[in-house]
Amino acid sequence: MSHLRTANRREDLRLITGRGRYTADVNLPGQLHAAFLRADRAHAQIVSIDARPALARPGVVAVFTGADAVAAQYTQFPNLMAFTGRNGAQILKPERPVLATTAVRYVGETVAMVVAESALAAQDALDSIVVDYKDLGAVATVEDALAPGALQLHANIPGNLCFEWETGDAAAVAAAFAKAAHVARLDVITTRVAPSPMEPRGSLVSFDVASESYDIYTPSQGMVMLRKQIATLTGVPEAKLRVHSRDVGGSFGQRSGVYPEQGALMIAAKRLGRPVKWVGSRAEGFMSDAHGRGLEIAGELALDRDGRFLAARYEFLCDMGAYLTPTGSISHLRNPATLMTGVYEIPALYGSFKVVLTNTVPIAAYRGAGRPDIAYAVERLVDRAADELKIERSELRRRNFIPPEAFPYKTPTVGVYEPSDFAGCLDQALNTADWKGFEARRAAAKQRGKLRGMGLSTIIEATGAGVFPKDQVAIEVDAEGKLTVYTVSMSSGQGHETTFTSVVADTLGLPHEAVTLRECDPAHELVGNHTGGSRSMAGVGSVCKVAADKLIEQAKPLAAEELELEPSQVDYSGGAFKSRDGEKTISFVELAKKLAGRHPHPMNTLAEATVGSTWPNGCHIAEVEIDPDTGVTEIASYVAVDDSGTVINHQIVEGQVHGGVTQGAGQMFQEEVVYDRASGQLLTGSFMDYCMPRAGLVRDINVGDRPLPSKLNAIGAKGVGESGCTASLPALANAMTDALRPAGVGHLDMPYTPSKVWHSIRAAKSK
Ligand code: MCN
Repeated sequence: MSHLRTANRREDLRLITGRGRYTADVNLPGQLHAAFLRADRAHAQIVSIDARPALARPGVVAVFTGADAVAAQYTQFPNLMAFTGRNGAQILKPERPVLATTAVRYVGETVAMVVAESALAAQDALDSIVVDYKDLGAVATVEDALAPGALQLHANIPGNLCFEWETGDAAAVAAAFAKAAHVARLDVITTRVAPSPMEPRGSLVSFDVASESYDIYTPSQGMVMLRKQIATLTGVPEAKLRVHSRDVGGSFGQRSGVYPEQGALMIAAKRLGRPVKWVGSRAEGFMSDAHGRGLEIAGELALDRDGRFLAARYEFLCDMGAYLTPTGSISHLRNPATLMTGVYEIPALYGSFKVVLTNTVPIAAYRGAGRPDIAYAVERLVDRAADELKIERSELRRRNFIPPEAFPYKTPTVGVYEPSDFAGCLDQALNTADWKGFEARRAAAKQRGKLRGMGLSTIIEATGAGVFPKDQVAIEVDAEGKLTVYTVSMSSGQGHETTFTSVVADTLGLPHEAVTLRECDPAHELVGNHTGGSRSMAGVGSVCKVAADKLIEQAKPLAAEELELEPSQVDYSGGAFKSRDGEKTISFVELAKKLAGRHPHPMNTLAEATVGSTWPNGCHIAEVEIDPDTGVTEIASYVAVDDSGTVINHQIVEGQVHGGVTQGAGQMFQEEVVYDRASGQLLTGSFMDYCMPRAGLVRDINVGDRPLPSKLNAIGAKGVGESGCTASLPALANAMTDALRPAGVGHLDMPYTPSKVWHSIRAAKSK
C-alpha cells in the first residue's frame, strides 16, 4: 500500500465548526423527555418508592420504576465472557434490572425514570419521588469485598467473587522459580478511571406500533454489536431494532455495551406511544458511565544468573463494580492473559484471576482494555529486576526479547505473535531520545535542584479479533461515478472518514473526494464488528481494499462490453479501464455513468473477510523532571516509536499516539476515581475533583513510525488506537521511579500527584 497518499482529516472541518450531528442534535416530532433518579448511596434496600408526588408535577407524563423493568423482564445484561473458570465454572452473573427493584448497589444506579413534556420538567420532578431506603453498608474495594464475612452484593454470588480463572503452567513456573538465581517482585495497581468522552451519554427511542420495532438513536461504537446486546437484554428480536449513530464524540471503550437507560427508554417509548429522549449530564456521567481499569496485579519474575527470564507469575484482582458490563470481565482476563509474556521469551508463565464485585460503578473496556494494565505490570517488573541486578535497563530487555527467528511466536499462554522487530524499535527510540546522553541531563537538572528521570517501555498488544465472524464492506456507485462506502464500525474521533475512503480511492485511482464513508447506516444490513480493540483499520479498513479490488474485477466485464473486448483483455489503472495495448480506454466515472440506468448499479460491490488479531508493538521513552519543593512533575520529553504495520495516514496515527499518551499521562499523574472506603460514596463526581489532563501536561511527543507490514490482512496494517495508552503507563512510571530513586523513594502507585510525590520525598528524607 505504499502508493497511498496521506490525506488531511476530512471530518475535522465539519466537526469543529459545529456541523456534527450528535445524538442530542436529533429530535423527533412529539418527543417526550426523560430524567433519571439515581441512587444517592452505595448499597441499600429499597423499602418503598412513592412516585405520586412526581406525577402531580407540571408537565410530567409518567414515572417508571423497577416494577416496570421486571414486568418487561429487562433484568439480565449480556456478558461476553467466552471461557469457563476454575473447575469448569461459568461466570456468575448478577441480575441487573434497568431500573433498580429491591436494592441499589452503587451511587448513580438508575432508580426511577420521569418522563415529561420537557427535559426541565422531568428533571424538576425527580426530587418529588420519595424513596425509602434501608442502608446495608458498602464494600468499595476488592479487599473489603473479598474479606471473610464481607457484605454480599448479590444473593447468587457468594463472597462477591463471580469468577476465578487461571492460565499457564503453575507447576513449570514453580519449578523455574525454585532454581532461579534471582526473583523480582512488584505489586501494582492500575487505578479506576472515568473515561469522560466529550459527548455525554444520551439516547432517543421511538416505537413503531405497526411493525413493533424500535428506532434507537444513541452514540455507539458500532450498531451491530449494540443491537445484539440490546436484543439480549430486552428479548426484542434484532430485526425489530434499528440503531442510529451519526457522529460520536469519543468513546474510549465506554460505549462498547448496552446501558440501563437505553432499556428504560424503550419501555417508556412503547408504553407512551411517543419518542422519548434523554441527554445525560456530566455529573451523571461520573456516576453512571462505565469506568475503566481497576486492576491490582501482583507480579513475580524469575531470572537466571545471566539475567535471562525463566518464568513469571501474576495474580490479578479485577474490580468489576456492582454489576457485570458486557466487556469488562472478558477484557480484564483475556487481554492480560494473552500478553503476559510481553515482548520477552519467558519459557514458563502462570496467571490467576479473581473477578470481584464492589459497590461501585461497573467497569468496562477502556482504551487498551487490560493491555495497558499487563504492560504496566510486566515493564515495571523488568525495571525492578534491572535495578536489583544492576543490569542496564535497555540491555536487560534486549537480552530477553523474543528473537526474530522465533516468529510466528507461540506464547506459553494463548497468543501467536506475528513477526516483530523489538530490538529495532528499541534502538530507534534510544537514539531519538538520546538515552546515552541522559546522565549529563540528570546532572544538569540536579544543579538546578531538580530530580530528573528517564524511563522506557517495550510493549506489544493484540488488536481485537472481533466478536462477529467477518467484516463486510459495501460500496455503492451513483450515477455520477461517486462512491459511498458502508461499514458497521463507528468512528468516535479516530478519523475513519479519512482513512477508509483513502484506501478505496487510492486502490481505484480516484480523487479522495469521490468517495464518502457512511458508518452504521441502519438501511444497510452488514455483518461486521464494532470499533474497539484498535481493530478497525486492520479489520474493516483492509476489507475496504478487498472491496475496491473486487469492484475492479466485477466491473472489468462491463468495461469490456463497452470497449468491445474480451474481459481478459481489460486492465485497470489510474482510474480507467484500458485494453492491454492501451488503445482503448474508458474511465471509471464514464463507465459508472453509462451503467447508471441499471438498478441496482452493476458496479455496486459487497466484500468480506475474516481478520483476526494483529500485533502492534513499540518502544516509548519518557523523560521527567520533578521539582522536589512542590512535587510537581514536568514531562521533559516523550518519544514514541510504534510498529503499527503499514501506516495508512501518518497524521492520524500520530494523533492517535498523542491522544493515547496523553490519556496515559492523565492516569499516571492526576486522574483517579475515588470512593469513600467506608460509605462507598463517590468523591470524584465532577471535574473539580477528577483531574483530566490539560494541554500543558504532555507538550511535545516525538512520534516515529517503524512499520513492519502485517501479513494478516490485505493492507498490512496493525492497530494503533490504544498503543499510546499501553506504552505510556509503564514508560512514565519507570521514568518517575528513576527520578525519585536518588531521593530515596521506592515504588509508588499511580497517580503521581504533586502531593503524593512531595510527601514521599519528605518521608524518605526524614528516615
Ligand atoms: N490507522 C492508520 N494506519 C494504521 C493503523 C490505523 O492510518 N496502520 C488509522 C485508522 O484508519 C484510524 C485510526 O488510525 O483512523 C485508528 O485505527 P485503529 O488502530 O484501527 O483503531 P480503531 O479505529 O478501531 O479505534 C479504536 C481505538 C480504541 S479501541 C479506543 S478505546 C480509542 C481509540 O481508538 N478511542 C478513541 N482512539 C480514539 N480516538 C478518539 N479520538 N476517540 C476515541 O474515543
